[in-house]
Amino acid sequence: MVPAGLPQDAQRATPIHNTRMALLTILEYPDPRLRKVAAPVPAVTPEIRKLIRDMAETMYAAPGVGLAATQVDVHKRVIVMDLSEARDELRVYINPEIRSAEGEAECEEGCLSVPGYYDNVTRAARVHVRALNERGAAFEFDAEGLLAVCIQHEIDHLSGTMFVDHLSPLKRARLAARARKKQRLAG
Ligand code: K1U
Ligand code: ZN
Repeated sequence: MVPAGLPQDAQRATPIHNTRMALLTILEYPDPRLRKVAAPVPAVTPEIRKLIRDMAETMYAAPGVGLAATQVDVHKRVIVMDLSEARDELRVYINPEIRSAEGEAECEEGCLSVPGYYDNVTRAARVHVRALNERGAAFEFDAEGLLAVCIQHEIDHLSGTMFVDHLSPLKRARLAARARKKQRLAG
């Protein structure tokens, strides 16, 4: 609430393009906050658009090809991705839903929340996805290849699932031991 008596300009909400972007902290496995289930976004507000900008800046800086809000400890169903070589094709998915999936494909995956670890994961080869864009408009698309892998990986994050959950119990045990050692060394 802006106090009465201020000039007209001071009472106007700050437009999103005038706000500074911020680098957000990416949570690391096995942080329990990565296991929270994200809530649907009821409306694309200026606060959500600011989150999208901050998530995009964080993803580009990491660098990564995708980022789910869960990874920056915001438990709302928002994903950003950029699979382009030039890093100039930002994709935004709000409330994404996989409507259908078919086939199986194995692909090597990484995760900004599990730095330095890559492994093969088997997922659906093709998915049909529905989502809202940053203006709140619904759109649908078919995905295969890296787009299909990445959107499934990011939607998993919104449900509290990580790519390591798709690995064998032995690999997960080794990874958990590695994470505990890293935590001990960090103090
Ligand atoms: O969700 C995340 O943690 C981001 C993750 C997305 C992803 C990559 C590969 C397969 C499935 C999902 C990453 O971006 S890991 C980093 C990465 O793949 C990369 C980094 C720099 C340039 C190119 C790729
Ligand atoms: Zn990830």
